[in-house]
Amino acid sequence: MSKFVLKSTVLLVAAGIGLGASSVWSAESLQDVLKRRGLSQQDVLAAAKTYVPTGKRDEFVAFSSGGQSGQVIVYGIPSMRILKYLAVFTPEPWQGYGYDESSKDVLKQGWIDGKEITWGDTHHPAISETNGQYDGQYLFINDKANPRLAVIDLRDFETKQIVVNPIYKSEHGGAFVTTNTEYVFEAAQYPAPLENRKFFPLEEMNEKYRGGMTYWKFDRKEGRINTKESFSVELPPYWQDLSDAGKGPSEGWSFTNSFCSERYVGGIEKGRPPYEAGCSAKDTDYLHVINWKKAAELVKQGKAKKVNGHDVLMIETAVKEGILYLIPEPKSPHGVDVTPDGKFIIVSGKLDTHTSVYSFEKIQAAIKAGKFESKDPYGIPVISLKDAVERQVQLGLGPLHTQYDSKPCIAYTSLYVDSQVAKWNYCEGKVLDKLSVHYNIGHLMSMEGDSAAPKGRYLVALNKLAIDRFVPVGPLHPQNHQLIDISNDKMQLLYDMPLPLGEPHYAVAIEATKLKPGVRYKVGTDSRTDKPHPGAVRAGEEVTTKTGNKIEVKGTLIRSHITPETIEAEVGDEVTIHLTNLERAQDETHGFTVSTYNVHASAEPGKTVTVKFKADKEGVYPYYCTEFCSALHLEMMGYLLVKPKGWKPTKTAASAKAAYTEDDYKATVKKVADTQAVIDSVVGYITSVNFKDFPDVVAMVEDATDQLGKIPEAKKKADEAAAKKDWDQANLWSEQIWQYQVKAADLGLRAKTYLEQNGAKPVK
Ligand code: CUK
Ligand code: CUA
Repeated sequence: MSKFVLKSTVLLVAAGIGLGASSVWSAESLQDVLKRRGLSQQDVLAAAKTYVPTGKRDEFVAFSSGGQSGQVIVYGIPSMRILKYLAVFTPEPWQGYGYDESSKDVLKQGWIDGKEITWGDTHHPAISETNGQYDGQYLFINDKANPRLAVIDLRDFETKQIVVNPIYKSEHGGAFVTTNTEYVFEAAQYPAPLENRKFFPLEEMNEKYRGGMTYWKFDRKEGRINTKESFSVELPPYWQDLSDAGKGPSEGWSFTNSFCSERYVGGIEKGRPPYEAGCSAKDTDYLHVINWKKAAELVKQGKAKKVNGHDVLMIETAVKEGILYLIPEPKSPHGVDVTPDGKFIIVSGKLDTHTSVYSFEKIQAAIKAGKFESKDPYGIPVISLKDAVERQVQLGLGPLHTQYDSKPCIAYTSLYVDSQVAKWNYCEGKVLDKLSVHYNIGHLMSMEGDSAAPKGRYLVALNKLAIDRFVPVGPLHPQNHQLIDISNDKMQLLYDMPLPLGEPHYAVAIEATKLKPGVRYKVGTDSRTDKPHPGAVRAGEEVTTKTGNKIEVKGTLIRSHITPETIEAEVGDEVTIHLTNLERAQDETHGFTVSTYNVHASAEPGKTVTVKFKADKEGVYPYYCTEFCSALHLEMMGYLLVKPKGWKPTKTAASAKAAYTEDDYKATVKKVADTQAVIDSVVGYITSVNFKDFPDVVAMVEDATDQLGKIPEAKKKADEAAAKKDWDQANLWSEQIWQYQVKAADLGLRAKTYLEQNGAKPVK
């Protein structure tokens, strides 16, 4: 006995120690954690500045170029959590982009000369502006490799349009928008003959090769670019680069730099010095200053020439009408960034340690006075650097791009060679602070930092190299976006974010509250056209038709079934399946695929999608929902039956042996009754509060009512079967009643949670 007591005591003590130890762990202090993880006070301060607690949201949303992925990366600031990849120039399976019919149509707009192009080299995203401030409605991004531009609607974060530049063979200085997004513009990069499919030898570079500036007219009401009202200004083959739009006093003008005004023709294999030497021989290149407002009027007056069916204002006309000027800029310039007040244009030369601040007022004075230092070989008046520049400031090696702070006169410029960010005052020409980044920074981004009203707070360094910053993952390293706190005098590096997608060039960040995307579509919407989808049907209207060898299915998706559940075809039939997601509950997306036919669609609540394929192989192909949408998601499936031509059934389907008993049926009936009690209590709560004041809840209640509305029909079938003692049918129809209940209960519970969290008040 005593032995037994002793043993128990030992066990208890041991358990006590165990408990004690674990309670020490759970009460680990901040100091303990610092010590255990080897963190400094500075690290913890940085962590506190970036950490967004679970359930809380970021202050800013960044849209980063996805580089060679042809996509856009969306992430939150300051948490640096990636929120989404937007499918733009490249097929993206999750979103069905390039795997359903309407998104294929969008990608097809980007085909060039009938050739399918499935990637893009995205560089510069731009958010639409109203009065020079980000309005959060649209996003634009360019493709440098295949000169194209895309329009993304920020109501649903989907790509709606791709336009192909009609005259360039490559482009770079886009996308940039005018103050009220009248135009989205892009400059050429590598010169080429403007006329399509025309060859001229490189020796004719000066005469036959051209650059240019394209102004795409944006129709805000339609949310699309109007290609007919778009135009370009022909420019010399100076290798145009980045651009920016004027604002405030410089509104109506645009600025574009260039980096090979030598018009050098390389050919190292022919014994000529390479491009890199020839294109940086001169000390200066040219900043192009264009009056786009007047250019647009000239085009309206018919002063443009049609090139490849597109309006182009030729250099001669532009010079004659006084809308095009050049100013020297040192040396191998890259970034050009208009200050928030629109008074200055800041240009950095990759091979110059200075950054030049041009004065718009001085430029205008020179133009008015007709004071030019020369004309370039194409007759374009050249304003002298001295007459246009306000000041030049020595910032460091390899200055590239500039962004602005909410504080007046404060700018941040990336120093590529130095791997640093320089904070400086462009009104006083003083360097204020420098911060090392890792490594070789390209662009940088402050919050709304290229708009008329920058928000300050944070800066992101978009570094070209990561080298040793992350756990190695092979020779191809992740990109490194570094978050920097700029709210104090000294910049503080807060966080390294590895970006595992493409080489992003530029990014823009907007206040999160300015974005107001929807959570559902109006039922039956084609999201790529924003119009009612012709293949949409409502519940109960599902239909399959066959005309000749064409099968068209108009079906629906709702937890947890696809209607129809069988599609029958003959080998060689063309099958078109339209599916409408009838859900209105937030985040209840269904996906759809058919085994081996390489189709996939993502149907968010309300959306109608279409997949199309030729049923060219005899066989049995399951189709199913690809999003885990409910407890019975796996059962959300059906069969595509592709029969050989002329196939006839040889025997009627054998009815399965009875699988259920009367007891099974009774158990199901009881389960249904119990579930009804749960539903009644939820309904009791919802109707006891002012749920009608919450549109989201009203939609959920309607959807739940829809589900419950299907019960009488199923009940009738169950009762009829039970009367005939057909326990199989009776039980299965009762199970179906339970399915309707489960869905209604799920919606009801979500509605209840929503009401509780959003301060619903009791009604009398
Ligand atoms: S570019 Cu890449 S670092 Cu295309 Cu704006 Cu300067
Ligand atoms: Cu719908 Cu899974």
